[in-house]
Amino acid sequence: IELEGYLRKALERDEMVLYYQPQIRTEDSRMIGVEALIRWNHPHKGILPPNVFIPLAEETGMIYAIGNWTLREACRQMKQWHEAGGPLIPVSVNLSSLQFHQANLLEQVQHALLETGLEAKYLELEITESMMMDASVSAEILNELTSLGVKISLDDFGTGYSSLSYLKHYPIHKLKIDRSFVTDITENRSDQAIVATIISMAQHLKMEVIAEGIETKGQLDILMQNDCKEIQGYYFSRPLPAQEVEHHFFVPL
Ligand code: G
Ligand code: G
Ligand code: MN
Ligand code: NA
Repeated sequence: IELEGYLRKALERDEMVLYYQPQIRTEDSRMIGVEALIRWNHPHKGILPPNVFIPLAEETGMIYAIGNWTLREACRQMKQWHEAGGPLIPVSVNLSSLQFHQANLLEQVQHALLETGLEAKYLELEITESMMMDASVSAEILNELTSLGVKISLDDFGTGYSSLSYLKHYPIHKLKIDRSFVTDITENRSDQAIVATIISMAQHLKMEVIAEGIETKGQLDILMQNDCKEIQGYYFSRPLPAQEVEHHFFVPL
């Protein structure tokens, strides 16, 4: 209850922050994108991770305001980086299933892009497999978002109700291999087989693929042997405040 009261005030008090986790091209270790990950800078408890407050935000409907703020803030930050001579890379934003099914999602995305001046091709939206289950809603909204020029990534790929048929029918640009397949990949043959197969399938479907949760050189080596071209994980970087991304990942002019 207490948390809820504070959460209601969090946006107006400007307590939400986005951290950004670099996405890295294995070939040359360059940053080729960032994922925006929300944090709440709670007045007494300090920085709280999303699993502490996103479920509450969903139960109370606050997720709509928070999600809309996140979209706009991620676009604003990326546009500012572009204008400041930072790398011309996209930002990806996680959508809650409630947001994905809200009637005005398209308008909110359009508005965030217009308001910030970010080109649509620099915005990626992450949805999970389970969000696609409501087929009637999904196909239409995904097509509309894609016609704006926004890209769609399937987050946590391989852990949901994977119905491979929707990869054929829906405009999906990128698969994000869930980190549960990466954690034990150096010793687990099944994980190796699953990851190799997802990468190969993505290539055949002309989709991009990124592996998540890489923490060690050993994991990276196996992924590279399997022709994985993009990775995200603590091995390269944890999610960082915007200033630290600039500090560690922007090439000096
Ligand atoms: O940042 P962290 O690794 O703690 O994220 C934990 C979970 O919270 C992840 O599943 C991530 O997708 C989710 N998450 C992070 N930021 C956002 C956000 O802005 N909106 C929503 N809906 N989920 C988020
Ligand atoms: O569900 P989603 O993929 O959006 O969640 C991203 C989450 O994964 C964030 O909470 C982020 O902090 C976490 N994460 C990113 N890289 C790693 C990693 O290498 N190891 C672990 N354990 N978590 C990671
Ligand atoms: Mn994600
Ligand atoms: Na994920």
